[in-house]
Amino acid sequence: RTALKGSSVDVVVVGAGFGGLYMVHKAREAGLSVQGFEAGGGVGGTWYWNRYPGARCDIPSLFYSFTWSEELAREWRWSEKYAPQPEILRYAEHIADRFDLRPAFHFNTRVESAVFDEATARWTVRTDQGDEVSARWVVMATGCLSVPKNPDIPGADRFKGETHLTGLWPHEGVDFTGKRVAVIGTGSSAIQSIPLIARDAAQVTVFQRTPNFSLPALNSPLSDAEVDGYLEGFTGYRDMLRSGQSIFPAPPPDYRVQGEELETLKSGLWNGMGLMSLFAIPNLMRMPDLNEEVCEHVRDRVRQMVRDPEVAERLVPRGYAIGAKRPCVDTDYYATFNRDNVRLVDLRETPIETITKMGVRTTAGETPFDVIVFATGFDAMTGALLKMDIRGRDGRTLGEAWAEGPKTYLGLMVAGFPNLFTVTGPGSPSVLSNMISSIEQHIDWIDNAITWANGRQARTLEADPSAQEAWVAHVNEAAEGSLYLDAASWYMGANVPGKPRVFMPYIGEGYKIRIDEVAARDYEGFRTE
Ligand code: NA7
Repeated sequence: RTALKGSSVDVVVVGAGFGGLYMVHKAREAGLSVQGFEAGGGVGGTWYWNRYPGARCDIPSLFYSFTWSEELAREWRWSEKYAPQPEILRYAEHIADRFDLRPAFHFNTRVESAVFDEATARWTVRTDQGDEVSARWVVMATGCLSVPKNPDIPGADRFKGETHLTGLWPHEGVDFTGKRVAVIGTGSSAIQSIPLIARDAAQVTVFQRTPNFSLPALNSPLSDAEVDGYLEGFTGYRDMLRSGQSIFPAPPPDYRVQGEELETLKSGLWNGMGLMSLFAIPNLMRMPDLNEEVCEHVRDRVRQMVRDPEVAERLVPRGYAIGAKRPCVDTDYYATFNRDNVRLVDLRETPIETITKMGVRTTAGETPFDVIVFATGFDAMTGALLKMDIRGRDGRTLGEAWAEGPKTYLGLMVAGFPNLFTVTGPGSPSVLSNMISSIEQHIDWIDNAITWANGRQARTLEADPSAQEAWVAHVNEAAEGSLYLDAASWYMGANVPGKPRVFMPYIGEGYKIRIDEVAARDYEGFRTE
């Protein structure tokens, strides 16, 4: 295609994941001209890239669904309780086709920079395909877990065999048959893929630095009755999902669940509702002794599932609260360690020294491999935003503005960067919420904000620095005293060397109410010009 030069639109949307797709739909409904850019060859965002075996959502599919179109909800039929990646990708593709969203995007096109011009109050957006587009508004729907982290392991480029990152998986798949495979990492991507890799491979060696808590998915086909039940209650579910980040009412801060009630909640962890059952335990992330009791309960289950007691002890997470690192939902993860062809290497005992031409060398020696899978995670929440050269007022870059960690107002806008929105940005519930509902919430809010500002003939809408300061303080205050601060997690930026350690998601109550109130009060805390 020929590069866009000198074209001018109302809105540029970056990313064709769920956020970008819905934003294009809303912008067009509002009569705005819109240009989308997407680095991938198709729609779907995270579900376009993460094609590793076993990739699936970890909250039930029926809730991992948009609610803004009842027809869409009624047309689409999820096949499983936890939908696999190909099906979620098809859902994104269906939305793109059903609402004719593809023509708004240029694919295989990565946005490299967005520069604000104060004189015209417009953004110039440039891409790696030579496009240069002027836009009044820019919506960064760039994802929270979209930039794979550099594995940071010496020698990674020396290995002569195949290497794959879970977050950039080849479209044609990977044939593990008969191969010796190393998997580095034990986060969700590893825990989902290891059982399937182990089925085909000759040998699998799992290199574990930090054991993770994982709960069984008990995945199953969705019955017609379940789907019908969801559709019958659609309006109620929609209201519930839209109302806020938490489906559980906040318990009184000193409420300590115990006795039979606690036993019931603990046994609920094994009912296949995974994270939903875990976070249904009141004050789990506020009461260390309660959290430890739940940890010990889960550890005992791991000990029961893994035959070799030494391997079991290595798989048992210790030293941080359950929930403080994103817990996983798995199918047969622990049982996989009972297979003869699966070995666990505990990197706390024998750290990796280097990757070699032939394989991986730890302090215990070298092991040869045919394939190395890096399941080493993402530069979360800020990675995709900071990868672009974003310049706001006075030529200040976003990197400069966020040198001490990300600062936003409501997770939606950044002071000094007028007319630029961050979908599920740091300082919003984001990765600690149902992503689809949070995306929907944000896009609706952004769409209304643009309509409101345009209605007032405002050239700019911008977060007020003092409102931003107050919000950042509030986000920190909400996290204070919570056990989330207990682990070196990617919620804190702790997985990326040199990244400022700031707890990024907002975990306070009533976020949706708050952003709606701000809007109702004529965008309190925002300035217009
Ligand atoms: P995660 O959850 O960040 O997991 C990455 C894993 O890789 C984790 O176990 C890390 O150990 C490990 N890791 C990272 N770098 C290294 C090095 N250098 N050496 C050894 N081990 C390493 O990413 P996922 O892709 O699994 O999941 C991301 C989210 O996607 C998931 O939570 C869902 O929300 C969806 P560490 O814990 O840092 O010691």
